[in-house]
Amino acid sequence: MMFRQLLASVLLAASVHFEHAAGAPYPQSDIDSGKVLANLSQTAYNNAMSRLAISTGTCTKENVKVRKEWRKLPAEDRIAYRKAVECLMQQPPAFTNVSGAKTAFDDFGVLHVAFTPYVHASASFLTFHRYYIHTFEQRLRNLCGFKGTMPYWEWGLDCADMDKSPLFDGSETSLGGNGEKVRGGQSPGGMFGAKAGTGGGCVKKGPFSNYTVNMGPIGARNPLDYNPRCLKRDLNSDICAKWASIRNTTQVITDTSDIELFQAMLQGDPRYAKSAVLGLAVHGGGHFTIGGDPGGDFYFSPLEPGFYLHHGQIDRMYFVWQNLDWAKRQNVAGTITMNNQPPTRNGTLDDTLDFSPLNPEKKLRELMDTIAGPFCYVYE
Ligand SMILES: *[C@@H]1O[C@H](CO)[C@@H](O)[C@H](O)[C@H]1NC(C)=O
Ligand SMILES: *[C@@H]1O[C@H](CO)[C@@H](O)[C@H](O)[C@H]1NC(C)=O
Ligand SMILES: *[C@@H]1O[C@H](CO)[C@@H](O)[C@H](O)[C@H]1NC(C)=O
Ligand SMILES: *[C@@H]1O[C@H](CO)[C@@H](O)[C@H](O)[C@H]1NC(C)=O
Ligand SMILES: *[C@@H]1O[C@H](CO)[C@@H](O)[C@H](O)[C@H]1NC(C)=O
Ligand SMILES: [Cu+2]
Repeated sequence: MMFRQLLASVLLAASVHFEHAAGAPYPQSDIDSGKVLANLSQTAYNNAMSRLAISTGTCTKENVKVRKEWRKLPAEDRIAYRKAVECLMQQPPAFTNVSGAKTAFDDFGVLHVAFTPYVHASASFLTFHRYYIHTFEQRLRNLCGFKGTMPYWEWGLDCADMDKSPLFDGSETSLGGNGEKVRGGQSPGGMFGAKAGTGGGCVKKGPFSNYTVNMGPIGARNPLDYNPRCLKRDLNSDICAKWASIRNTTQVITDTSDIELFQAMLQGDPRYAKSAVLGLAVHGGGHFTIGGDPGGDFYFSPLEPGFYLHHGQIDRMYFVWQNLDWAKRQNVAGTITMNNQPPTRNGTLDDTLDFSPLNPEKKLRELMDTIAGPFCYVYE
């Protein structure tokens, strides 16, 4: 099922539940300029570093990795990251039983497809994607000698002109350009009243223009079969501006005090009054700002190299939100199926995510803190 069909069915299935959260007393201009987000981000960083200073674990102030926004990295670090991803696309897969998985990069498509119905709009959305991005970074290190730190992409900085985004401007320090312009691209903008994207065709400029997408789409008869094709993108500034702006991002963090509403607002969950009005919300907004194939495919989107920086930003929002009130923000909410379809029990911190053969099984409890358990990083 394509993401747009999924969203449509999810929107129809809405049963509304009211929730109150205190609005934050910040001037609108400080929110829109990014001043508030920068302040919250700095506060969360400081709080995490203070916790680290008194922690007795193996993650310390000396060895903690600092994840940075893409454009804050020196050019050579951006190129090193991109080359490590290209290298992963040359390594053999760990899933040797999946005919379409030809590379260690494709493994991430297989893993995501298997987990999709249980780790979106469910109790493990944030922990799954946290462990998943970490696993990706680990594979870059272990298989490709990557020495840097996983970057993230703050969408809101690029909403004014996505074609100029340092992530997608087609330069050597980007992850390649937009797709070639075709009529009627693949973004679902129209469905939510956004303009069409500016690409839609194959990426012909810059890094990853020679990358072959090996599996999918999810609508194929056997989606995990080998189906080589070009990478398509359909950059969409309007989707970014309407759903993934700095204001949209800040609002999710300032307007939510419990995990249930925080994750609902991130995903535009139709089951809550406060999140149902957010449409695509930042999660869908970031995905469809890239769009295309496989970027716009809910199941196979990790085969788009930009996926990991998009979800890096989601994880960064989770990090900021958690560290603004750490004592109260180490729990989960929601059930173990997407939008509780079919209906299932509530998830718990003792539920597990089995990433074999890529990484060991972990309890959600072990994935709560970015400076403990398998992790040792903070966001700047
Ligand atoms: C964030 O803003 C508040 C209120 O203006 C201020 O007291 C605090 O020092 C700021 N924190 C940082 C880390 O800049
Ligand atoms: C491939 O093997 C994994 C175990 O490593 C298993 O969970 C999965 O179901 C298998 N996939 C297919 C398509 O056979
Ligand atoms: C893509 O492949 C062609 C043919 O092998 C080569 O000339 C070109 O430089 C490659 N482009 C990139 C961005 O790697
Ligand atoms: C997102 O923020 C923009 C301003 O940056 C605003 O116009 C838009 O209504 C917001 N979207 C949602 C869904 O709140
Ligand atoms: C599941 O959690 C919700 C709150 O998030 C609660 O209202 C509900 O009673 C719980 N269900 C069960 C079966 O414990
Ligand atoms: Cu996902």
